[in-house]
Amino acid sequence: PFLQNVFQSKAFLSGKVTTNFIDETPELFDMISNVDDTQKLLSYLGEIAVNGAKHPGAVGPPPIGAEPSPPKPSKKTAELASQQSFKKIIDEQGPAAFAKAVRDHKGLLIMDTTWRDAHQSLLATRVRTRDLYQCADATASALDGAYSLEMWGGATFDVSLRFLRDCPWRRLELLREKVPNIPFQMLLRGANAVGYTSYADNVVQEFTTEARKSGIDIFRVFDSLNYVDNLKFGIDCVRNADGVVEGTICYSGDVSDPSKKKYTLDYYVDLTEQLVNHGIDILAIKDMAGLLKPRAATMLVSALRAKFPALPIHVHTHDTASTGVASMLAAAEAGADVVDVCTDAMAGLTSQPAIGAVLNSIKGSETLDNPMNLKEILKLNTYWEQARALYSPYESGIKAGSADVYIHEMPGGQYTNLKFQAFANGLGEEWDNIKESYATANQCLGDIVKVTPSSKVVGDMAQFLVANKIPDEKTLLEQAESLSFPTSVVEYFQGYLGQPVGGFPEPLRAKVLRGKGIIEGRPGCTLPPVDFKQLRAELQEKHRGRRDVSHKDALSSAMYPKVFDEYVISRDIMGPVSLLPTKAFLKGLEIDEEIEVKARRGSSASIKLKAVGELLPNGKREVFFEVNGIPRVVDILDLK
Ligand code: 3PY
Ligand code: ZN
Repeated sequence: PFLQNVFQSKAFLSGKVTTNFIDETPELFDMISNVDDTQKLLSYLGEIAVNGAKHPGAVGPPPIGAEPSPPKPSKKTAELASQQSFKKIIDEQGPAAFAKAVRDHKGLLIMDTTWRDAHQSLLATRVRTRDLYQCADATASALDGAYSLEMWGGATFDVSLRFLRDCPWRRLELLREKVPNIPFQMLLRGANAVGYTSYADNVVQEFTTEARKSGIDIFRVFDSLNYVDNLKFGIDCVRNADGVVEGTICYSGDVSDPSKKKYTLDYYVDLTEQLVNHGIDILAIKDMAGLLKPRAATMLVSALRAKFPALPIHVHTHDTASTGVASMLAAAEAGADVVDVCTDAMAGLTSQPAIGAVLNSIKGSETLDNPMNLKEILKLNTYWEQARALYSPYESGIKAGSADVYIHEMPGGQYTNLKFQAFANGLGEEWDNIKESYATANQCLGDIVKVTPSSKVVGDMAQFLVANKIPDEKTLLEQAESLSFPTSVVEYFQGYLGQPVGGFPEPLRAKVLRGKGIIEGRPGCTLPPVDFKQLRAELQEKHRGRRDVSHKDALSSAMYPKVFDEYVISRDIMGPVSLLPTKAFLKGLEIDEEIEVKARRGSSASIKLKAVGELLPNGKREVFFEVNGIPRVVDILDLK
């Protein structure tokens, strides 16, 4: 099959095969290459049959339902590729022309977050490439006319490698082939790229360049402290990579509440001005926790629209308190050009507001109506209703929105995570404690912007306050010098994430640091560059026989060294698990259940579990399968 795939590849047939052929043709690895790979998949499924599945965080009910089937697209890829589109404008005329087209566009535009933030917020980012790929043709057709699809970045990079054993780069490339008409958007954590810490400047630059080459068009660049130097650096990286720059202000506080003095309208207008002066194509207002109430949305967008009439404004929110649709409509009425929504079945709660609710609400409006195909969008939603059932092990159990978010201000994904943990550990009392100490931790740290990675600092500090039975800031200050703070908190005070709005709170900073070194400016400036040639050679040496290490792999490793090594090793042991249907990947097979494991090109195999044998004297069990009707056996050590 490997050779078959080589002979069928476009690059090979065109005669343009270079030494980078393997690097640039990732679909070659998207197959069951040989008997060995099939054997590995049998061992993976046999292991689950004998010892049960081991997926961290999969504690909800087992997956339910059959394989979801995508609706038939009304337009085919070739037709979508040839028509006029925002994607074409970016490709042919560049970011500035795209920004102008967005601002000149009549009617409200939408970004769909189903492929990134929606499942990051509701399902712990666990949606696999296979389920995205299956609905990619249908999505390209149903969401034709959208401003963008958010489909990469944030936590998707880490989680695909760490838990799904899906290569994130391959996800991007595979989906890109299927969606020629809608720009792809990613969430870039500025100087933190797609990680949780600051990286050397050349890591962020190389990463951005490679992401752009692999198919990302629009980069939403934010900084977790709204630290302007970090923001400017991320913006420069995207500009150098020729991507569309969505410069981002993260929303905290409440501009509609005059008693809140730190994050005011003036603060946001001033921050935007700094970004505009530096050079951005689009402005994103990133309401990562869902704090932007409808009246606040009107006030904020109106103020920005008045000051920056030509600037396209794109608004993001979470529906945590159930105000999402109302806030997005208010933002649109006040002059926003684009708002974030997602498919109805993945909307609401800590996720984005529903596309159906927003598009139907503006129907008939002279200024906002959007002509997207509502019927086809509903059909795509049926796919997601089914697909979501496969991920029931990752459901958080949250059933309703809650206005408690206005008190603790946790971002969507973190809220789901912490609430889930609290309920797993006991009852609501624990959740009340966490919420309260999260709010206290935030005040102690200086009432900071809370979003990855600064939200992790606040979360760690909150758990630390609970563990040490510290009820308030006063007690913390009294005891601080004798306490051993979490690493993330110490590093925050050292300046590893950058500088928070209004500076670090004293005397707590001095009491935590006790003379430890501090970084004054942008942390990336002080970090030595990574030698990618050398890193790639080292990785190749380490993983010889397991994987041909590419430049993209070196980038994955530069951000997630341990996770990348584990990914390569487990991929080598488990085989191409990314090809398994999701239910089989998560829970294995029932006796006599048969699955079709299909590669995109070349080969395919049907696998049926027949029986699990008696415990043998050597502690193993034989697991019996049929592969394409032919009996096969694997021996699995019984660990129970
Ligand atoms: C992320 O950084 O992953 C976020 O979604 C921030 O909101
Ligand atoms: Zn978000």
